Amino acid sequence: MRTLKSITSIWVLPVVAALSFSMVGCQSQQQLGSNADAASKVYVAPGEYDEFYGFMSGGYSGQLSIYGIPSGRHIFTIPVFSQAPTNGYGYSEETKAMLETSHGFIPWGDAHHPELSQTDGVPDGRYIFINENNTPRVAKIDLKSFQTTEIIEIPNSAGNHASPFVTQNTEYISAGTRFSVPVDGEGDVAINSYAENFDGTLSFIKMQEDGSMKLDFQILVPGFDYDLSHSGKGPSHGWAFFTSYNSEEAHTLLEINASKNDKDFIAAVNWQKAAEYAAQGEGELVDAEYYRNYVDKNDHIAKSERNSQVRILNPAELEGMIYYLPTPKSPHGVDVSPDGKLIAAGGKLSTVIPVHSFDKMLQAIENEDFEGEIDGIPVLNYDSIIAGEVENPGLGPLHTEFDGNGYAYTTAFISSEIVKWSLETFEVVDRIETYYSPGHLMIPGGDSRKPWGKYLVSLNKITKDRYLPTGPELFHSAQLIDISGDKMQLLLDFPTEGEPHYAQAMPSDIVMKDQVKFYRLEENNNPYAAKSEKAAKVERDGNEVHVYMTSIRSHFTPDNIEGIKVGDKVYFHVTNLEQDWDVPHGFTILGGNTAEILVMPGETRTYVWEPKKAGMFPFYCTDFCSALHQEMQGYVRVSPEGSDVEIAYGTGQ
Ligand code: K7E
Ligand code: CUA
Repeated sequence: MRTLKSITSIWVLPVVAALSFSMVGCQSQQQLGSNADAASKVYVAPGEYDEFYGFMSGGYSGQLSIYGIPSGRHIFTIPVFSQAPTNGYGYSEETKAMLETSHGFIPWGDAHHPELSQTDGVPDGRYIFINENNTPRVAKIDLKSFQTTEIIEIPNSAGNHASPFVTQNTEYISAGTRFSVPVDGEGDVAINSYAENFDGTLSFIKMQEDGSMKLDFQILVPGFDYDLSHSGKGPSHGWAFFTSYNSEEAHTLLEINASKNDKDFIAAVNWQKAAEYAAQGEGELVDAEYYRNYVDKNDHIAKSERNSQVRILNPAELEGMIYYLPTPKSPHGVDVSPDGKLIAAGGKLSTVIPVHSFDKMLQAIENEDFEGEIDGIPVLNYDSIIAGEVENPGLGPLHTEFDGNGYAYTTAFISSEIVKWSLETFEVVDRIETYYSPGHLMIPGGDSRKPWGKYLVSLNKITKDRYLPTGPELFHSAQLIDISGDKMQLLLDFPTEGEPHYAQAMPSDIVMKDQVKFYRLEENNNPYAAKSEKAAKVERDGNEVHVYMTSIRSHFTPDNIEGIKVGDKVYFHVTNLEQDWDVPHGFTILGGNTAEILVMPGETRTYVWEPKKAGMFPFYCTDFCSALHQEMQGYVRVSPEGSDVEIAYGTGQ
């Protein structure tokens, strides 16, 4: 086995991806030999915790899933951009506002990139951000409660894809538009007026001192498609890098028309300079409608704030803010090495991985070593800024992460593999097959200054034969790879929800120490809270009926209600009186058109119900909370419109 392995690796190194398929046989045999070893590496004994929290995007589910690493166990799902049947997020009156936008209420989004907040370039466990691609938004999730607490919309953008990557101390969060669009007013123009009327924007959201997000400024850029970004760190702190494709500025049949130029660009943005310009009132305030939704800390009720203006900075008028780095060819990912000195691009159609040098970039800027200018943006000379090109990186390189030990790992979508290469020599030193077609990959801390390394998770696009067949739809698949040795070793496959475009991970102890276990009842400032059973009541106000209800193991107060009529709008404000960890109560009623709300201990959540016919309507707790959970039930009597049955209610009479 040993000899076979070393012979194989000698061969694998220089062999092009197409040939490596014939190696599968050998590789599987090697894997068989190390199965027991692999199993012990991912085994987390019952009752024990995983070493890392993994946060995976749900893609078109609009949510964010938590996985244990190395076990691959799915631990939790946080609803972000989509209504959640699991806990009523986006259904309850207290959370609906989170999904408001300038396009109205959007109950389902497309999430791509989770990104942990950082302090000094290291994930700090305070927040995780995630972008919505379709209706451009950025969300902030509080990692004390694992709840989405703020969502800000991005105007003058469509396809918020280059987002939400944070700067070294989470000063700013990036948001670059994938689609260029008519900016500043009229969208009602001919599509073939693209060249005159369409522009891109690179947006910077500022984290304010109170932890809230503010859209500070947008930089106006040529009508390319902006794809991904990452911020500088260490020596390159103060800069952010955005890939672009479609420098051809095509507006139709992009697969051909946007694949003509040999090089597109990475936009290097000096955001500190731009922030200074913005603070000095430079640029222009333009009309733009966008929402910011946030959970009010006082009453835990989501509120929407409508904004009407945004500051736009134009590089043609403001110098030194942005430069273009020519980059082959239709680059997708852009990733900055832990020491902040190298900028690697994943050129989808490129035969090499181009790696730019930050130092050389600064030098070229100083020397005005430009090969041209586009709309006021200097284009640097490729040969002057390139640090190296990684040869034979596999076909279709997309994304890169780092292990903190001098190596980078890049996914190759077409040849279905991950290649490991040296940040010193730019030579490929190892490669491993993935099953199949990886998009992003993730190493704990792998886009930060101090990667924890150890594991790599490949986020694969195609699952095919990896699990039991489930009809035409298959969940996506992740693969856990051990990167602690010289050779990568495949440890585990696990299915993922939705499409996990990107992921982040950090050691569990950073997140665990600060967890909210329940909300204090005395701090519940919901105006409809009933903080004791004595305070429970039912009040009619015209056609509206407000039920101030409490829940505690194992009854509701009130649990018998009469006097409701067809045509009423009934608000069940359910306060969970429990003051203990892990005791939510649920609520639902026959014919209610949302399945339920789930109410955390100490919180109040509101369920709206409009009975359509007279009759008897049982309600119950939907979360198995105690031995007498099945007894946790009640009745609402509904009378016809105009009936003179009076409101009456109680428990235990
Ligand atoms: Cu490559 Cu949206 Cu980051 Cu998917 S994206 S892979
Ligand atoms: Cu409360 Cu079941």
